[in-house]
Amino acid sequence: MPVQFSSKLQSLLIPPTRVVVFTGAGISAESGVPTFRGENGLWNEFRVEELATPQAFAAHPGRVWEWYGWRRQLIARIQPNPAHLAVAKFEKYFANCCLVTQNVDGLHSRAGSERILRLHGDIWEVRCVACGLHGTDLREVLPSLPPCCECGGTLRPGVVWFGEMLPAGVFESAVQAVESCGLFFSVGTSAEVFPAAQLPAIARRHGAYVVEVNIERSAAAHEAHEVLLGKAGEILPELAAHLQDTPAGRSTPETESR
Ligand code: BJW
Ligand code: ZN
Repeated sequence: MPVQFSSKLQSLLIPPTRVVVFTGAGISAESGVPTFRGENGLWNEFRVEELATPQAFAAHPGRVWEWYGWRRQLIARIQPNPAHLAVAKFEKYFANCCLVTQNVDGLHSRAGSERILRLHGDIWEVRCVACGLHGTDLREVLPSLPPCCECGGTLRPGVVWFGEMLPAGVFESAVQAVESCGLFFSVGTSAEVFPAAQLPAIARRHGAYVVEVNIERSAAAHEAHEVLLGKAGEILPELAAHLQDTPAGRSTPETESR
């Protein structure tokens, strides 16, 4: 059955609306990437404190690398889904559109999105714990990792673990985009992890129309003006199809507005 969008939402789906799309693991679920929480979530099967904290890596780097290697292998085999493609289409359509993702899987890039703020890093990157050197390591299997080529330090996955700061400036850039947008989508996130989970509230407080897309109401659903219950891979393509029918086309920088 087609999803019903409010007339308010339809009226905003036209440039020069400034749009922020905020995504979580649920947008990749239909591609086959496991979410973290909920039924079949990673944290049901694995203990977060043994795998996704700096303390876990310090104590058992091999175990942590093995787990990330397993996840990389899984992600390498799967494809972006219609929800990722719809988000990429938003970026092409709205001159002012910012994608803020908590996901580390790289599927948004593979779907064609270019302006991406990655709050929790990238599973395809490595970082030196000693000197901070960043590198992209596209190998799927990492049986043993060489030491950092700059300083000989230990390399770690380029993701953000619990208790760690988000990459410098990235959350601040996200907040800036959110504070000035007119339409904010929160897609496939439980909104349980901070500071990312604050974004829907920030959007609402600054006057954006907030739309949640999720198979169930998230912890931030009360911040949404509209909750579209259903799969991101079904709802977002319907929204994107609506863009095609809209005659206004892209905005020019001069006509940009909130
Ligand atoms: C679908 C669908 C479909 C399914 N269609 N929908 C304030 C209060 C309390 C605690 C804190 C606080 N501030 C900070 C904290 C501590 C902590 C935190 O938030 N803890 C909470 C658990 C309470 N935060 C941090 O530590 C953060 N750092 C920080 O705050 O730095 C400052 C600081 C430093 C030192 C001390 C204190 C503060 C860092 C957080 C890093 C999170 N890292 C992870 C792992 C990344 C690497 C990896 O992938 O291995 O990020 S955890 C995991 O959760 C991952 C995700 O990005 C993140 C969010 O999960 P997400 O995306 O929402 O997924 P799920 O699974 O939760 O939800 C999926 C959703 O999809 C569900 O709603 C489904 O219904 C839906 N869905 N299928 C649409 N087809
Ligand atoms: Zn180094």
